[in-house]
Amino acid sequence: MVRHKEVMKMRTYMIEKVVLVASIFSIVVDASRYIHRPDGAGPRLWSLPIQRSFVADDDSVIRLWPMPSQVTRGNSSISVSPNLGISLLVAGLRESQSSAIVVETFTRYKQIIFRHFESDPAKLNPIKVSVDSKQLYLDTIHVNITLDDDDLDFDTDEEYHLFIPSDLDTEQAYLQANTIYGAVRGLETFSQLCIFNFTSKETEIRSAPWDIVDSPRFKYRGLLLDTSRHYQPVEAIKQVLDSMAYAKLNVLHWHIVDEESFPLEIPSLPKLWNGAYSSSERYTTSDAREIVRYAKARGIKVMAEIDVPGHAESWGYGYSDLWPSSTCREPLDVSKNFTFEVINSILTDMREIFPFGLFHLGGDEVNTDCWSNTPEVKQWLDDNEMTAHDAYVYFVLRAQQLALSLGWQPVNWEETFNEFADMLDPRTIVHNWLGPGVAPKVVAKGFQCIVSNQDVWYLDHLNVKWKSFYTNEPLLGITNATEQQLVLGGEVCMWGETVDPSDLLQTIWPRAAAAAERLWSPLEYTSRLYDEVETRLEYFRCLLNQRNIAAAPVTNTFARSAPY
Ligand code: CP6
Repeated sequence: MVRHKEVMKMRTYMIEKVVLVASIFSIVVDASRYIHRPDGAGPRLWSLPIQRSFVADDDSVIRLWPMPSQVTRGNSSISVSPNLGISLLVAGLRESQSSAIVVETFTRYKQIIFRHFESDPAKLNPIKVSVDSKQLYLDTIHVNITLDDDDLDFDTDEEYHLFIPSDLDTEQAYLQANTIYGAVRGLETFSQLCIFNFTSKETEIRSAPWDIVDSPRFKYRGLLLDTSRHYQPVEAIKQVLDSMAYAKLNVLHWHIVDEESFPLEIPSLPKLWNGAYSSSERYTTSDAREIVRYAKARGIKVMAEIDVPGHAESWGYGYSDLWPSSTCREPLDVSKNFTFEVINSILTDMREIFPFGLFHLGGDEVNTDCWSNTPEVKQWLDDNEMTAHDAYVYFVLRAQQLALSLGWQPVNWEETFNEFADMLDPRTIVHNWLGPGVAPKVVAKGFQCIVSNQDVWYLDHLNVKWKSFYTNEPLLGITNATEQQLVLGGEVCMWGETVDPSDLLQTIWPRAAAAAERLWSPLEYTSRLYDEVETRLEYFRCLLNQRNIAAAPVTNTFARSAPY
């Protein structure tokens, strides 16, 4: 009897197990958006298998990220022809100097939209004549751009208007933008609406007609990438740029060098990259140009940083005169003219590579004790009747003048403002990081500001959840409209201590996307946290995976209500 009972218990247990395993299996099958681990890794970069689409029937959620300013949609489904073509007019011209970027972008998105068709879309998915033979396919996207100009700078307009019809008598969708970069944003939105239906083997746009009018809330939507603490191969940086474009981020803040390594080639000072980790962990000037070109093709500006005078120890591996002494290696030696000659040479060489109008000069975490404790530097301070703090001010201002004379607007970390706001050049853009509260003070003094509050927008803080990224409001505490204008936007920061290509993308994503929507979408939308937002972010995370970006899960699926 006892034994029988035990056997029964065992059988029940086994049945429960089987049911449990089966249900887990069905969860995995049904909700494949939660699968995030790559099948296999390439030698340097992760590569993801193509995933099935998400549950294709859920049309309650608009599958766009970031949410456009104005969206109306209907309830028809249309099919998209794998032979989709572009009809392009730039300033009324069929051929123009700046059409190449749009055509390139269209081709890229076409590959993304039809990625399920392996090599030859036309061969693998011949256009089916539908059963009722009335079905038509969207086969042209008509793109009309006002300005024939491929300049990409601070004020470049990114507005677009996308119309996708529901009755395909015309078989055309329309995309109107002021600039080619607006069209680049609009094509991203278009691509997010194209969903592959694994049953019909067709690419569909659901909920047509779509009428979308969209432009960003902030013009500066950045991501800092630190390539000094770990070298990030050019291919990895390109993946970051690809994924930034998917989230409509538009500035790569390239924190190229720091105390640990100096990976960039500076032709006029060839020993500087002696400070690289190895001869293969370097960027040639042509690598850097290629990154700038690749970014531009995606409407992304590259803001370079050299962080002076602190965070610069690695400069001295090639030129040890830059160190105050062998035991005190940073901040850079303020007492030597050579230091400023080096900065000027670096900036002059970099000016040839980085056309964006802003240049970041760092200025954070300067330990001036190093200067006071080095006899030669202390002597120089005394001779010039300066305190070590005066020398910090002198250093930052002299570096600013070098950047300004090359035509750059300087950006500095907030310590420079906190410690000597009244001395800063009025053109300085102050980059917040030390927590909330400084932006209102910065704009009250008439300076422009970029927000990167470390409590919530530092991606290296692995414990900070997406909702904290999402709810950080750059204009918090700033009510005056003129002052609000001085907040250019914000930036999430991927400091490099714990990231290399093995974990870079899943550390950035999906949390950076939360900030990206805060910076793009209207405040009325982002200031309320709907459940819908989390579901939509899960779609976007899955979209990143489908595009070979190894974004991590949005949240612990089994504990959705976890505090953030
Ligand atoms: N490197 C540089 C860093 C940081 C900063 N500057 C940093 C400081 C504190 C945290 C994270 C990063 N690693 N050059 C500050 C702007 Cl918590």
